[in-house]
Amino acid sequence: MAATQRAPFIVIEGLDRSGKTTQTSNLLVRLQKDGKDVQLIKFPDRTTPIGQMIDSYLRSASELDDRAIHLLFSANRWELASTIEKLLNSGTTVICDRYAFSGIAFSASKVDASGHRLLSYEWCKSPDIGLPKPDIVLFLDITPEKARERGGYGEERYEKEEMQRRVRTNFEGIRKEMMELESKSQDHTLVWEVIDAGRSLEEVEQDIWSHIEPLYRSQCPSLGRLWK
Ligand code: 2DT
Repeated sequence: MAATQRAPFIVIEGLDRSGKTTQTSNLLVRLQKDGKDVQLIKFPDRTTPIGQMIDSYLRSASELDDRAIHLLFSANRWELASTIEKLLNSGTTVICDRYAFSGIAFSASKVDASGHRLLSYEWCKSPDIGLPKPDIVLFLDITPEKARERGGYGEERYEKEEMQRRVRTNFEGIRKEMMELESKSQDHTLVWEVIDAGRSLEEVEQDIWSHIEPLYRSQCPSLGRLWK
């Protein structure tokens, strides 16, 4: 009997108002229609005890030290890391709606009253070192102007224009660093695509599909570890 092939690990990251939730569920349906075994995992996973603490913090129902909440977001990923690995190795595609990159981009966007960064990039990255490494990151990008056109931001803690601007800049920094690391490593295993999410739903969906479909044409390498 042929060994089960490792399935692709897809991460979708995006800014508020980028249509991330809709695009993620449309991708899930499309892959299912295509006959793929696929599971969607959303981070933060607000259903676990750690996730409930995160949820309460995001809704401003509780206060937490900036470092403590950052570590909870990371712990929330680690509590699902072995599940992700098992699913992938048993041939089930995993789509993560947000992952470690959101962890860095948001926490490193926090500033004090004089605009100084509260947590360094390196500090934010360190608890996620060693997590399962995705094959592809699709970053759904939208300008603050376009987000405003779409009705502005929501009610949760990070949904403010200044914060979203810094988050966008941080995502670009993370992309650059990831691409530098990939070009230095022997195995170029991570692809990072910036998707212009300011277009119509159909155009964005088609663009996403054009990057996902090719993942199934070749064999996935054995699962890597983030920043290792
Ligand atoms: P949603 O709006 O997608 O539910 O995200 N966040 C997320 C972090 O600050 N750190 C993380 O590690 C993750 C995964 C982004 C809820 C908010 O939580 C932020 C927006």
